[in-house]
Amino acid sequence: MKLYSLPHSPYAARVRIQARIDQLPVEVLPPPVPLRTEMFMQRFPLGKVPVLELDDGEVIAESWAIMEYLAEAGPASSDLLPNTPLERARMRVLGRYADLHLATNALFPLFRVAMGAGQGDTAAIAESLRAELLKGERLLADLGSDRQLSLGDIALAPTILYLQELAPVAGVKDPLEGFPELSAWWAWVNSFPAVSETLEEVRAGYHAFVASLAAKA
Ligand SMILES: N[C@@H](CCC(=O)N[C@@H](CS)C(=O)NCC(=O)O)C(=O)O
Repeated sequence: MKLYSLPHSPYAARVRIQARIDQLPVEVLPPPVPLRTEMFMQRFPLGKVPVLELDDGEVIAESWAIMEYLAEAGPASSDLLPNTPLERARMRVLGRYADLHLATNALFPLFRVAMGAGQGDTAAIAESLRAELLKGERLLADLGSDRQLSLGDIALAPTILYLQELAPVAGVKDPLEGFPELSAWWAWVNSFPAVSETLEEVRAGYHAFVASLAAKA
């Protein structure tokens, strides 16, 4: 299988973490045709990475769909996919929290400021960041610490890394400060080498991406 990925993509990073943990036969490659071109759109209708291309040429887009596919279709059933319906629901809630709350209401506004797409109201963005992190703090407290790493944790981790990179543009030096549950969870997920190593790739990829934009400007 081929995973079309970019080093700085937090969405592709989820799948790369999973592939490392479950030792999946996934070759990580850059997109085979340039992003934002008609050729890319024709081959990959949603126009984004990650995309998983199966050995028979079938393609799957969207990180969450790819992760569930790999966990369900992998050679051995994955520990990243919990066994009970309740645990699976909780796993999905973490993923939805990352995408629909934290990214939508905090990460994307920070990213727009960082990319110079308008100054934005940084005080309001910092407030929104705090409110979204408080949701995560309470969510993790409810989940407790006696559980296995799941796809939900893997989905959330790259989002938190990006918040650490971007929150300073809104005057927040350490976004996890004052959130003990999130801080303990962050230390826990980073204790898995597959997670910490992949996150370091994302951090380096993001810095290279920013440097390439600065060089073009
Ligand atoms: N919901 C998608 C989001 C994927 C996404 O936004 N990917 C970005 C890279 S991080 C992308 O491919 N952007 C293409 C572009 O900006 O043209 C997922 O979970 O896979």
